[in-house]
Amino acid sequence: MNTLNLLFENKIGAIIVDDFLNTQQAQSLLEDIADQPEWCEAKVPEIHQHLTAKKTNQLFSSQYMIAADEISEEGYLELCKEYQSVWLRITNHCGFDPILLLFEYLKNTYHTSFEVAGKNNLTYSPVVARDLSIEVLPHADFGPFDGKEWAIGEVKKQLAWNIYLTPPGEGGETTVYDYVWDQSDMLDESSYGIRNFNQPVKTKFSVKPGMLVLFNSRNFHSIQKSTLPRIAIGGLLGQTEKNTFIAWS
Ligand SMILES: O=C(O)CCC(=O)C(=O)O
Repeated sequence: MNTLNLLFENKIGAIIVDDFLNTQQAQSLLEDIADQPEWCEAKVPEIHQHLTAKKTNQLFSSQYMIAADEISEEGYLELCKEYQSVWLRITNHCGFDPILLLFEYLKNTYHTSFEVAGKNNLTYSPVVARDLSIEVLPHADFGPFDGKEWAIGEVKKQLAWNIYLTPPGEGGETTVYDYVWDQSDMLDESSYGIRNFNQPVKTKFSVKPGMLVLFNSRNFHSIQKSTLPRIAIGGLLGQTEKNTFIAWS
């Protein structure tokens, strides 16, 4: 079983590639993202608002934010057309597409081909860019929970990936707990993250520019507040009931 399979099976903590992007690639991607008018204060749905002492920037809304705002999958797919044209503007300007690099890396290293999730010939956005310098409380990301009737509802195993673009200063460590979200788990319906979460730690990592990290996002995970912007691009990867591999964010 290769390392990616082990991560999907939740048998290891994380896959870390230190210099997935070189310094120049990370810097030009960061500049191009920050140049977009769409890189703006995140529209945080009400149930996530307690997470943020201050508002931070985000490019594109995540699927779970859209679903929390009670926008349909069809509505989200329409929004994704705009997201895709912004992403094309960015990648044309910086001269490479980190999503294609990621897919190539996963294919070459783990012989696993990912396709962007979609419906009716329209596709989700495989990526968001975020500044997560705020404290992010323990939460799990799992398609059947975030989008039960959506294309991602058929996922059975799930990973998160992030490529970090800035040094976050003090703090900014990610903790992945040895505790998976389960259908039978009681979650606080009025809140996305959980305070006073007391579970064993599976792995912890600090982040730096150019670094790619994948972890099993069905495990609860949290981020410590940082003193500097902690900007990353990221998304989710799922293995479906039909044994296909899909990407979304
Ligand atoms: O930025 C990180 O290290 C993790 C972000 C996160 O919570 C996620 O990818 O679900």
